[in-house]
Amino acid sequence: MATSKTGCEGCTDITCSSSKLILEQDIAKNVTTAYDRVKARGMAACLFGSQGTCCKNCNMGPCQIIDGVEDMIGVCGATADTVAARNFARTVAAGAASHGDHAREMVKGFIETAKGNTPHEIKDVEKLHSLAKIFDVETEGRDKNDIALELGEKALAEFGSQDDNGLTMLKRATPKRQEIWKKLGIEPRGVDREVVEMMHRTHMGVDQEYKNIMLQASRCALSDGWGSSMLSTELTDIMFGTPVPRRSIVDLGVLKPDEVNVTVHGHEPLLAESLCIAAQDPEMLALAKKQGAKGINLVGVCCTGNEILMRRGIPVASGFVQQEIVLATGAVEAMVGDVQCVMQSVTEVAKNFHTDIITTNYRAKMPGAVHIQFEEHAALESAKEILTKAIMNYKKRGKFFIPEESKVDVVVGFSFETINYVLGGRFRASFRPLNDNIINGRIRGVAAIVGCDNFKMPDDSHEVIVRELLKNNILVLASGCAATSLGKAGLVNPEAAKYCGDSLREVCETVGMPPVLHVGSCVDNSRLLIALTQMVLQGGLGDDITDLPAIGTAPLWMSEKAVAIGQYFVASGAQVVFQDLQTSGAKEFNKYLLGDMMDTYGAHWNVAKDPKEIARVMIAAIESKRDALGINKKAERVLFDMNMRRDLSDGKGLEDVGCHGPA
Ligand code: SF4
Ligand code: MSK
Repeated sequence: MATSKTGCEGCTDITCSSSKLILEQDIAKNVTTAYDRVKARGMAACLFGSQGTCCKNCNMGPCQIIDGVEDMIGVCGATADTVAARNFARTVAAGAASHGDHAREMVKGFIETAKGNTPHEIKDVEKLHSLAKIFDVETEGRDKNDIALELGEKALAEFGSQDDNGLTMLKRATPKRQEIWKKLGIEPRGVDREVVEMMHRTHMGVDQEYKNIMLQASRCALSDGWGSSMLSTELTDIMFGTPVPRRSIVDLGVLKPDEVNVTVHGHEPLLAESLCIAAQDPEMLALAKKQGAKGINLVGVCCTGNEILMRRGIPVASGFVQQEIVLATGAVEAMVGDVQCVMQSVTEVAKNFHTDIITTNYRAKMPGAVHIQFEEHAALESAKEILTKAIMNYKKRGKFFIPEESKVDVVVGFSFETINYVLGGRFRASFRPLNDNIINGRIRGVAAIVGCDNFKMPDDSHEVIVRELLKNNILVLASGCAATSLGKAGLVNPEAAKYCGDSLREVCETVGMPPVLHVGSCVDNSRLLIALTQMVLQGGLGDDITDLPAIGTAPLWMSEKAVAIGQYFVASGAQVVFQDLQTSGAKEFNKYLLGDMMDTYGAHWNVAKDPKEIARVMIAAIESKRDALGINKKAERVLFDMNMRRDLSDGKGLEDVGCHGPA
């Protein structure tokens, strides 16, 4: 860990063995990565900016505000608390906008699929019917595409909605939570509208009361979690199939020496799903063979990777921080990006090799990249054009190095429906066994570990946190790049049960599930809202998310989306812990975020600087909720008898990791 002169920390020591191995190779000697840039700058972050009190919302500034120093307020008089709250709220708005725009594309793709204009189809009819019911769409006697079309149009209307009735899926929340939102007047009205209002209210001279700013930040975040992200996850599941448990592999060894390697990077699965279909096309395979390759190897990077990992078992090469290192293998014919989290530096790394960086979305172009616009009306044609470009690069491949040993088995696919099924069994899928195991203390609680990876803490931070949680019998649900990192650490497979405390290990071994359940990409964190709500509705653990022995963390958050996610969890009653927040320069506002917010939302943010401290905060929060629920009596240790095993799994473990449970 390097500490800069200004005190900002940055982690420049690569602990990931596959990354180290590649960067030691001769072929990578001219490659510069983000690790080098952090080292060269001597810091990971600007100290003043990190505190959140730099304002450039008007041209009387930019103003540097120093809390408590009389002359160091804004020219307009804005205080540190106002400025930090505005900056924080704008971060939430940017994150919500990113999820919103992603979700809009998915809804439009869903509508086109229902019309028969894409190579995809409506796959999960059961889920289509259950979502149709929530949206008051008649299903009786109707063709699945008719239902999907009406559902898609109603979903699209949620983006531009101007009425004040609240988004449709808010009614999936607990009655108590709905009441809290109503009382506070923060039920989101339209996905786009909440972002617009947030930007307006943080314009110079509008909302200058930090608690009031945070009410709109909460409404905006909720329009993401219970609006756009939830819509995206649900419609994507209906269209491409709700994830079920499947085996796959992660890490850089998933690249193949004798095939055309194409990495899909970004977030929107419409393109990646089309590439999956095109990669099996005989015409494409014949072209690859003609160029001397044995086949076409699609692998994932970041969350597009998680989308196709969850639904198709396609391997994931890397999360966010390793994206440049994937290219430094010299074995990638093309990196295909859609939107979000693609570092501009990948084009520079690619210049050392034969690799093309291909951008595919008009919103996301880069100097040095080749742009091939993905057209959803001609999805297969676009996908084939992209693959052809990659295939024609194969012969140009020079020296390369693939760390073939670096691949780790994972079992993924834990959608809400799968968790329900796995825990409750085929005939009475429910969260009852989970609640019972929490109440009897075999499982102390549930932790969500989500979000990005970053250069501010060591590469193995997710692993360190999760090992502590597992030892303390806390079940972990993971998403996004955090899940990839845990997969690489060998924690996302049933064998990892051996790292748990005795009672969690018994539960995992009985059911045959990993102690870290991979729930999907970062947009899929909405699955966690549904899972937490379901735990409440099952009974025995209070009457709102705020009562549950559950907590979330995005320890290595990087993206603005992570802040939007954190805020939608807090506004839904769930505690969250981050490694830092850009608010420490505003005393009152920071105190509000880190504590006083509890009175309004039943939850607040937490900050803990190192992985072990994060784990300690999470364990303490879970134990204090158990105390409050009165379930913290010391339970006698009970060995499982046959009835208990049946209760847990109906005799069906995950041994076969086949497709059972949800469609
Ligand atoms: Fe400075 Fe106020 Fe303008 Fe911000 S809004 S830049 S604090 S004058
Ligand atoms: S890709 S938002 S680095 S999770 Fe979703 Fe990973 Fe974070 Fe991007």
